[in-house]
Amino acid sequence: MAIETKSKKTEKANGQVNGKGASSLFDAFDAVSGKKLEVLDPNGKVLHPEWMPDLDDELLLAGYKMMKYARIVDLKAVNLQRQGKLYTLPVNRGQEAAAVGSAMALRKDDWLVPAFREIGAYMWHGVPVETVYKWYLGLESGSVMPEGVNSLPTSVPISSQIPHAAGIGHAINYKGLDQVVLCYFGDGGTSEGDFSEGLNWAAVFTCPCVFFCNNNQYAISVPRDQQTKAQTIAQKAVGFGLPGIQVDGNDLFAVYRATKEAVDYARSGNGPVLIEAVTYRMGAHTTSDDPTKYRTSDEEKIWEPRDPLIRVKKYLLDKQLWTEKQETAYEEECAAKIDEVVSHVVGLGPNSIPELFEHQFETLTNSLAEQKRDIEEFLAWQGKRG
Ligand SMILES: Cc1ncc(C[n+]2csc(CCOP(=O)(O)OP(=O)(O)O)c2C)c(N)n1
Ligand SMILES: [Mg+2]
Repeated sequence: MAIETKSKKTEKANGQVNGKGASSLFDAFDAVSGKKLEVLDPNGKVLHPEWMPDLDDELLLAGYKMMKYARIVDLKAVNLQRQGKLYTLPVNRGQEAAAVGSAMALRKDDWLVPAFREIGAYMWHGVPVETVYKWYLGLESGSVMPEGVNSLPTSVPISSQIPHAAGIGHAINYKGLDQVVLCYFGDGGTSEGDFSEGLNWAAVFTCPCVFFCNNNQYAISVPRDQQTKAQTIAQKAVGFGLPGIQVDGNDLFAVYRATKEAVDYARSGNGPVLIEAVTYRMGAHTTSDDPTKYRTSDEEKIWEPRDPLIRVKKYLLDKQLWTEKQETAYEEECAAKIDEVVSHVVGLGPNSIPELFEHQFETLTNSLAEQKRDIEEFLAWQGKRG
Protein backbone atom coordinates (compact mmCIF):
# COMPACT_ATOMS: atom_id res chain seq x y z
CA MET A 1 0.00 0.00 0.00
CA ALA A 2 2.77 2.43 -0.96
CA ILE A 3 0.60 5.38 -1.85
CA GLU A 4 1.82 8.91 -1.33
CA THR A 5 -0.54 11.71 -0.53
CA LYS A 6 -0.11 15.43 -0.82
CA SER A 7 -1.43 15.88 2.70
CA LYS A 8 0.62 17.78 5.21
CA LYS A 9 -1.81 16.64 7.86
CA THR A 10 -0.34 13.11 7.77
CA GLU A 11 2.99 14.35 9.06
CA LYS A 12 1.29 15.89 12.05
CA ALA A 13 -0.31 12.60 13.04
CA ASN A 14 2.87 10.55 12.77
CA GLY A 15 4.15 11.29 16.26
CA GLN A 16 1.04 9.93 17.91
CA VAL A 17 0.67 6.67 19.74
CA ASN A 18 -2.19 4.50 18.49
CA GLY A 19 -3.43 7.35 16.34
CA LYS A 20 -4.41 9.29 19.44
CA GLY A 21 -4.11 13.04 19.29
CA ALA A 22 -4.95 15.41 22.10
CA SER A 23 -8.58 14.96 23.13
CA SER A 24 -9.69 15.02 26.73
CA LEU A 25 -12.99 13.41 25.73
CA PHE A 26 -11.35 10.42 24.05
CA ASP A 27 -9.00 10.03 27.01
CA ALA A 28 -11.83 10.19 29.54
CA PHE A 29 -13.96 7.74 27.57
CA ASP A 30 -11.18 5.53 26.30
CA ALA A 31 -12.72 2.61 24.38
CA VAL A 32 -11.33 -0.01 26.76
CA SER A 33 -12.67 1.81 29.83
CA GLY A 34 -16.18 0.52 29.10
CA LYS A 35 -17.55 4.02 29.86
CA LYS A 36 -20.41 5.56 27.92
CA LEU A 37 -20.75 9.30 27.30
CA GLU A 38 -24.11 10.61 28.53
CA VAL A 39 -25.16 14.23 28.98
CA LEU A 40 -28.98 14.33 29.24
CA ASP A 41 -31.03 11.78 31.14
CA PRO A 42 -34.33 10.47 29.73
CA ASN A 43 -36.17 13.23 31.64
CA GLY A 44 -34.23 15.95 29.91
CA LYS A 45 -32.12 16.78 32.98
CA VAL A 46 -28.44 17.46 32.52
CA LEU A 47 -26.60 14.52 34.06
CA HIS A 48 -23.09 15.63 33.23
CA PRO A 49 -22.65 19.37 32.78
CA GLU A 50 -18.92 18.85 32.34
CA TRP A 51 -19.58 17.14 29.00
CA MET A 52 -22.22 19.56 27.81
CA PRO A 53 -21.46 20.48 24.20
CA ASP A 54 -21.10 24.02 23.01
CA LEU A 55 -24.51 24.06 21.33
CA ASP A 56 -26.32 27.39 21.03
CA ASP A 57 -30.10 27.59 21.43
CA GLU A 58 -30.71 28.18 17.74
CA LEU A 59 -28.74 25.14 16.63
CA LEU A 60 -30.28 23.00 19.36
CA LEU A 61 -33.80 23.97 18.33
CA ALA A 62 -32.99 23.32 14.68
CA GLY A 63 -31.65 19.90 15.67
CA TYR A 64 -34.80 19.05 17.63
CA LYS A 65 -37.00 20.19 14.75
CA MET A 66 -35.07 17.99 12.33
CA MET A 67 -35.45 15.00 14.68
CA LYS A 68 -39.19 15.63 14.82
CA TYR A 69 -39.39 16.08 11.05
CA ALA A 70 -37.46 12.84 10.48
CA ARG A 71 -39.87 11.05 12.85
CA ILE A 72 -42.90 12.29 10.92
CA VAL A 73 -41.31 11.48 7.54
CA ASP A 74 -40.67 7.96 8.83
CA LEU A 75 -44.15 7.42 10.31
CA LYS A 76 -45.79 8.68 7.11
CA ALA A 77 -43.57 6.45 4.99
CA VAL A 78 -44.57 3.37 6.98
CA ASN A 79 -48.26 4.33 6.61
CA LEU A 80 -47.87 4.81 2.87
CA GLN A 81 -46.08 1.49 2.54
CA ARG A 82 -48.97 -0.20 4.37
CA GLN A 83 -51.33 1.34 1.81
CA GLY A 84 -49.22 -0.14 -0.99
CA LYS A 85 -47.99 3.27 -2.15
CA LEU A 86 -44.30 2.74 -1.31
CA TYR A 87 -42.12 -0.38 -1.40
CA THR A 88 -40.30 -2.08 1.49
CA LEU A 89 -38.42 0.45 3.60
CA PRO A 90 -36.26 0.51 6.75
CA VAL A 91 -37.97 1.95 9.81
CA ASN A 92 -35.99 4.80 11.46
CA ARG A 93 -38.03 5.38 14.63
CA GLY A 94 -35.87 5.68 17.74
CA GLN A 95 -32.61 6.54 16.00
CA GLU A 96 -33.23 10.25 15.34
CA ALA A 97 -30.77 11.62 17.93
CA ALA A 98 -27.95 9.46 16.60
CA ALA A 99 -28.65 10.56 13.02
CA VAL A 100 -29.27 14.26 13.54
CA GLY A 101 -26.85 14.86 16.44
CA SER A 102 -23.96 13.42 14.42
CA ALA A 103 -24.74 15.20 11.14
CA MET A 104 -25.03 18.49 13.03
CA ALA A 105 -21.29 18.28 13.69
CA LEU A 106 -20.48 18.48 9.97
CA ARG A 107 -19.66 21.46 7.83
CA LYS A 108 -21.78 21.83 4.71
CA ASP A 109 -18.87 20.81 2.46
CA ASP A 110 -18.05 17.68 4.50
CA TRP A 111 -19.10 14.29 3.17
CA LEU A 112 -21.93 12.14 4.44
CA VAL A 113 -21.83 8.41 3.72
CA PRO A 114 -25.10 6.88 4.90
CA ALA A 115 -26.27 3.32 5.35
CA PHE A 116 -30.10 3.20 5.15
CA ARG A 117 -31.47 4.24 8.55
CA GLU A 118 -30.31 7.85 8.87
CA ILE A 119 -32.89 10.00 7.12
CA GLY A 120 -32.43 12.71 9.80
CA ALA A 121 -28.72 12.97 8.95
CA TYR A 122 -29.44 12.84 5.26
CA MET A 123 -31.98 15.66 5.39
CA TRP A 124 -29.88 17.73 7.80
CA HIS A 125 -27.04 17.58 5.30
CA GLY A 126 -29.29 18.89 2.53
CA VAL A 127 -30.90 15.87 0.89
CA PRO A 128 -34.52 16.80 0.06
CA VAL A 129 -37.37 14.78 1.51
CA GLU A 130 -38.49 14.11 -2.09
CA THR A 131 -35.29 12.13 -2.61
CA VAL A 132 -36.01 10.02 0.50
CA TYR A 133 -39.48 9.11 -0.75
CA LYS A 134 -38.27 8.54 -4.32
CA TRP A 135 -35.77 6.03 -2.97
CA TYR A 136 -38.59 4.29 -1.08
CA LEU A 137 -40.31 4.01 -4.48
CA GLY A 138 -37.28 2.34 -6.00
CA LEU A 139 -36.59 5.25 -8.33
CA GLU A 140 -33.06 5.94 -9.58
CA SER A 141 -33.70 9.64 -8.96
CA GLY A 142 -33.90 8.72 -5.27
CA SER A 143 -30.13 8.28 -5.34
CA VAL A 144 -29.28 11.52 -7.10
CA MET A 145 -27.88 14.28 -4.92
CA PRO A 146 -28.67 17.92 -5.62
CA GLU A 147 -25.72 20.05 -6.74
CA GLY A 148 -23.61 21.02 -3.74
CA VAL A 149 -24.86 18.27 -1.41
CA ASN A 150 -21.84 16.16 -0.54
CA SER A 151 -23.52 12.87 0.27
CA LEU A 152 -23.36 9.40 -1.15
CA PRO A 153 -26.77 7.79 -1.71
CA THR A 154 -28.38 5.29 0.63
CA SER A 155 -26.43 2.04 0.74
CA VAL A 156 -28.15 -1.27 1.39
CA PRO A 157 -25.32 -3.82 0.89
CA ILE A 158 -24.15 -3.93 4.47
CA SER A 159 -20.93 -1.96 5.13
CA SER A 160 -20.07 -1.66 1.43
CA GLN A 161 -20.07 2.10 2.00
CA ILE A 162 -17.21 1.92 4.56
CA PRO A 163 -14.37 1.40 2.03
CA HIS A 164 -15.99 4.15 -0.07
CA ALA A 165 -15.78 6.49 2.93
CA ALA A 166 -12.11 5.58 3.44
CA GLY A 167 -11.56 6.25 -0.27
CA ILE A 168 -13.18 9.67 -0.05
CA GLY A 169 -11.01 10.41 2.99
CA HIS A 170 -7.96 9.33 1.02
CA ALA A 171 -8.94 11.61 -1.87
CA ILE A 172 -9.38 14.52 0.55
CA ASN A 173 -5.83 13.97 1.82
CA TYR A 174 -4.50 13.53 -1.69
CA LYS A 175 -6.00 16.85 -2.75
CA GLY A 176 -4.83 18.58 0.42
CA LEU A 177 -8.39 19.58 1.40
CA ASP A 178 -9.73 19.90 4.93
CA GLN A 179 -13.09 18.14 4.61
CA VAL A 180 -14.21 15.27 6.83
CA VAL A 181 -16.21 12.12 6.00
CA LEU A 182 -18.94 10.87 8.33
CA CYS A 183 -19.81 7.25 7.59
CA TYR A 184 -22.71 5.29 9.12
CA PHE A 185 -23.28 1.57 9.57
CA GLY A 186 -24.98 -0.75 12.02
CA ASP A 187 -23.85 -3.12 14.76
CA GLY A 188 -24.28 -6.00 12.31
CA GLY A 189 -22.17 -4.11 9.81
CA THR A 190 -19.13 -4.36 12.09
CA SER A 191 -18.98 -8.12 11.38
CA GLU A 192 -18.40 -7.52 7.67
CA GLY A 193 -14.96 -7.63 6.06
CA ASP A 194 -15.57 -4.18 4.58
CA PHE A 195 -15.63 -2.77 8.13
CA SER A 196 -12.11 -4.07 8.84
CA GLU A 197 -10.76 -3.14 5.43
CA GLY A 198 -12.21 0.37 5.54
CA LEU A 199 -11.13 1.19 9.08
CA ASN A 200 -7.67 -0.26 8.57
CA TRP A 201 -7.12 1.69 5.38
CA ALA A 202 -8.39 4.91 6.94
CA ALA A 203 -6.18 4.42 10.01
CA VAL A 204 -3.02 3.52 8.04
CA PHE A 205 -3.43 6.50 5.71
CA THR A 206 -4.67 8.91 8.42
CA CYS A 207 -7.88 9.56 6.48
CA PRO A 208 -10.23 12.21 7.92
CA CYS A 209 -13.09 9.79 8.55
CA VAL A 210 -15.52 9.51 11.43
CA PHE A 211 -16.97 6.00 11.51
CA PHE A 212 -20.35 6.06 13.21
CA CYS A 213 -21.93 2.78 14.32
CA ASN A 214 -25.63 2.86 15.09
CA ASN A 215 -25.75 0.02 17.56
CA ASN A 216 -29.53 -0.43 17.57
CA GLN A 217 -29.26 -3.84 19.31
CA TYR A 218 -30.28 -5.92 16.28
CA ALA A 219 -29.21 -6.93 12.81
CA ILE A 220 -32.66 -7.93 11.58
CA SER A 221 -33.34 -10.72 14.13
CA VAL A 222 -29.77 -11.21 15.39
CA PRO A 223 -29.32 -9.53 18.78
CA ARG A 224 -26.21 -7.57 19.65
CA ASP A 225 -24.86 -10.23 22.03
CA GLN A 226 -24.86 -12.81 19.23
CA GLN A 227 -23.24 -10.42 16.78
CA THR A 228 -19.87 -10.08 18.49
CA LYS A 229 -18.05 -11.22 21.60
CA ALA A 230 -16.49 -7.76 21.92
CA GLN A 231 -17.67 -6.10 25.12
CA THR A 232 -18.44 -2.92 23.20
CA ILE A 233 -18.29 -2.00 19.53
CA ALA A 234 -16.24 1.09 20.41
CA GLN A 235 -13.51 -1.29 21.60
CA LYS A 236 -13.00 -2.53 18.08
CA ALA A 237 -11.20 0.77 17.42
CA VAL A 238 -8.24 -0.37 19.50
CA GLY A 239 -7.20 -3.05 17.02
CA PHE A 240 -7.07 -0.48 14.25
CA GLY A 241 -5.07 1.97 16.37
CA LEU A 242 -7.63 4.72 16.53
CA PRO A 243 -9.76 6.30 19.25
CA GLY A 244 -13.12 4.73 19.94
CA ILE A 245 -15.90 6.11 22.09
CA GLN A 246 -19.25 4.78 23.18
CA VAL A 247 -22.09 7.28 23.58
CA ASP A 248 -25.74 7.21 24.52
CA GLY A 249 -27.16 7.29 21.01
CA ASN A 250 -30.55 8.46 22.25
CA ASP A 251 -29.01 11.61 23.68
CA LEU A 252 -28.67 14.39 21.11
CA PHE A 253 -26.21 16.25 23.34
CA ALA A 254 -23.86 13.29 23.83
CA VAL A 255 -23.98 12.33 20.16
CA TYR A 256 -23.26 15.88 19.05
CA ARG A 257 -20.46 16.32 21.60
CA ALA A 258 -18.64 13.13 20.59
CA THR A 259 -19.10 13.62 16.85
CA LYS A 260 -18.02 17.27 16.97
CA GLU A 261 -14.87 16.26 18.81
CA ALA A 262 -14.25 13.42 16.35
CA VAL A 263 -14.85 15.69 13.34
CA ASP A 264 -12.44 18.33 14.73
CA TYR A 265 -9.90 15.61 15.48
CA ALA A 266 -10.12 14.17 11.97
CA ARG A 267 -10.04 17.61 10.34
CA SER A 268 -6.88 18.49 12.26
CA GLY A 269 -5.03 15.63 10.61
CA ASN A 270 -5.19 13.07 13.42
CA GLY A 271 -6.96 10.38 11.39
CA PRO A 272 -10.18 8.47 11.95
CA VAL A 273 -12.34 7.87 15.02
CA LEU A 274 -14.92 5.15 15.72
CA ILE A 275 -18.09 6.18 17.54
CA GLU A 276 -20.57 3.64 18.86
CA ALA A 277 -24.01 5.15 19.45
CA VAL A 278 -26.04 2.89 21.73
CA THR A 279 -29.62 3.16 20.56
CA TYR A 280 -32.68 1.04 19.84
CA ARG A 281 -34.59 0.29 16.68
CA MET A 282 -38.08 0.98 18.04
CA GLY A 283 -39.82 -0.27 14.94
CA ALA A 284 -39.43 -3.30 12.72
CA HIS A 285 -36.22 -3.86 10.75
CA THR A 286 -38.15 -3.07 7.59
CA THR A 287 -41.81 -3.02 6.68
CA SER A 288 -41.41 -6.72 5.72
CA ASP A 289 -40.21 -7.72 9.18
CA ASP A 290 -42.15 -8.90 12.24
CA PRO A 291 -40.08 -8.24 15.38
CA THR A 292 -42.55 -10.11 17.63
CA LYS A 293 -40.89 -13.26 16.28
CA TYR A 294 -37.59 -12.49 17.99
CA ARG A 295 -38.05 -9.90 20.75
CA THR A 296 -40.48 -9.33 23.58
CA SER A 297 -42.84 -6.44 24.12
CA ASP A 298 -41.36 -6.15 27.65
CA GLU A 299 -38.02 -5.31 26.06
CA GLU A 300 -39.63 -2.76 23.73
CA LYS A 301 -41.35 -1.15 26.74
CA ILE A 302 -38.00 -0.60 28.46
CA TRP A 303 -36.90 1.57 25.55
CA GLU A 304 -40.12 3.57 25.12
CA PRO A 305 -39.30 6.19 27.80
CA ARG A 306 -35.79 6.44 26.36
CA ASP A 307 -37.22 7.76 23.08
CA PRO A 308 -34.65 10.34 21.94
CA LEU A 309 -37.28 12.98 21.12
CA ILE A 310 -38.78 13.01 24.61
CA ARG A 311 -35.69 14.15 26.46
CA VAL A 312 -34.78 17.00 24.12
CA LYS A 313 -38.35 18.22 24.16
CA LYS A 314 -38.41 18.19 27.98
CA TYR A 315 -35.13 20.07 28.06
CA LEU A 316 -36.44 22.69 25.61
CA LEU A 317 -39.73 23.09 27.50
CA ASP A 318 -37.84 23.48 30.78
CA LYS A 319 -35.64 26.19 29.27
CA GLN A 320 -38.71 27.86 27.75
CA LEU A 321 -37.20 27.51 24.30
CA TRP A 322 -40.26 25.61 23.04
CA THR A 323 -43.95 25.30 23.91
CA GLU A 324 -46.61 22.64 23.39
CA LYS A 325 -48.40 25.08 21.11
CA GLN A 326 -45.32 25.43 18.93
CA GLU A 327 -44.95 21.67 18.87
CA THR A 328 -48.50 21.20 17.59
CA ALA A 329 -48.10 23.92 14.96
CA TYR A 330 -44.78 22.43 13.85
CA GLU A 331 -46.27 18.93 13.55
CA GLU A 332 -49.02 20.32 11.32
CA GLU A 333 -46.47 22.21 9.24
CA CYS A 334 -44.36 19.05 8.75
CA ALA A 335 -47.39 16.94 7.88
CA ALA A 336 -48.57 19.48 5.29
CA LYS A 337 -45.13 19.69 3.68
CA ILE A 338 -44.84 15.91 3.52
CA ASP A 339 -48.36 15.53 2.08
CA GLU A 340 -47.47 17.97 -0.66
CA VAL A 341 -44.26 16.06 -1.50
CA VAL A 342 -46.04 12.72 -1.37
CA SER A 343 -48.80 13.91 -3.71
CA HIS A 344 -46.10 14.67 -6.26
CA VAL A 345 -43.84 11.65 -5.70
CA VAL A 346 -46.28 8.77 -5.20
CA GLY A 347 -47.32 7.54 -8.59
CA LEU A 348 -44.01 8.46 -10.24
CA GLY A 349 -42.23 5.68 -12.00
CA PRO A 350 -41.27 3.17 -13.07
CA ASN A 351 -37.68 4.01 -13.97
CA SER A 352 -37.04 4.60 -17.64
CA ILE A 353 -34.35 2.44 -19.27
CA PRO A 354 -31.88 5.32 -19.82
CA GLU A 355 -32.28 6.29 -16.16
CA LEU A 356 -31.08 2.85 -15.07
CA PHE A 357 -27.73 3.61 -16.68
CA GLU A 358 -27.52 7.35 -16.14
CA HIS A 359 -26.18 7.92 -12.68
CA GLN A 360 -23.51 5.34 -11.94
CA PHE A 361 -20.60 6.53 -14.11
CA GLU A 362 -19.83 9.78 -15.87
CA THR A 363 -18.93 7.70 -18.94
CA LEU A 364 -20.51 4.27 -19.24
CA THR A 365 -18.13 1.32 -19.10
CA ASN A 366 -17.99 -0.79 -22.27
CA SER A 367 -19.93 -3.60 -20.68
CA LEU A 368 -22.69 -1.29 -19.42
CA ALA A 369 -22.86 0.47 -22.80
CA GLU A 370 -23.33 -2.96 -24.39
CA GLN A 371 -26.07 -3.87 -21.92
CA LYS A 372 -27.82 -0.58 -22.62
CA ARG A 373 -27.66 -1.19 -26.41
CA ASP A 374 -28.98 -4.74 -25.93
CA ILE A 375 -31.97 -3.68 -23.89
CA GLU A 376 -32.77 -0.80 -26.25
CA GLU A 377 -32.63 -3.16 -29.24
CA PHE A 378 -34.81 -5.66 -27.42
CA LEU A 379 -37.40 -2.99 -26.57
CA ALA A 380 -37.40 -1.70 -30.14
CA TRP A 381 -37.94 -5.25 -31.42
CA GLN A 382 -40.71 -5.80 -28.85
CA GLY A 383 -42.32 -2.50 -29.89
CA LYS A 384 -42.38 -3.53 -33.56
CA ARG A 385 -43.94 -6.89 -32.67
CA GLY A 386 -46.77 -4.94 -31.00
C1 LIG B 1 -23.82 -7.69 2.32
C2 LIG B 1 -25.24 -7.88 2.81
N1 LIG B 1 -25.58 -8.99 3.46
C3 LIG B 1 -26.84 -9.16 3.94
C4 LIG B 1 -27.78 -8.20 3.72
C5 LIG B 1 -29.20 -8.36 4.27
N2 LIG B 1 -29.40 -7.43 5.39
C6 LIG B 1 -30.05 -6.28 5.23
S1 LIG B 1 -30.10 -5.38 6.64
C7 LIG B 1 -29.22 -6.55 7.48
C8 LIG B 1 -28.88 -6.35 8.93
C9 LIG B 1 -28.03 -5.16 9.18
O1 LIG B 1 -27.88 -4.96 10.56
P1 LIG B 1 -27.10 -3.73 11.12
O2 LIG B 1 -25.80 -3.58 10.42
O3 LIG B 1 -27.08 -3.86 12.59
O4 LIG B 1 -28.00 -2.48 10.66
P2 LIG B 1 -29.53 -2.18 11.05
O5 LIG B 1 -30.37 -2.86 10.02
O6 LIG B 1 -29.77 -2.69 12.41
O7 LIG B 1 -29.67 -0.69 10.95
C10 LIG B 1 -28.92 -7.62 6.66
C11 LIG B 1 -28.17 -8.82 7.09
C12 LIG B 1 -27.40 -7.04 3.01
N3 LIG B 1 -28.25 -6.02 2.80
N4 LIG B 1 -26.12 -6.89 2.58
MG1 LIG C 1 -28.40 -3.01 13.93
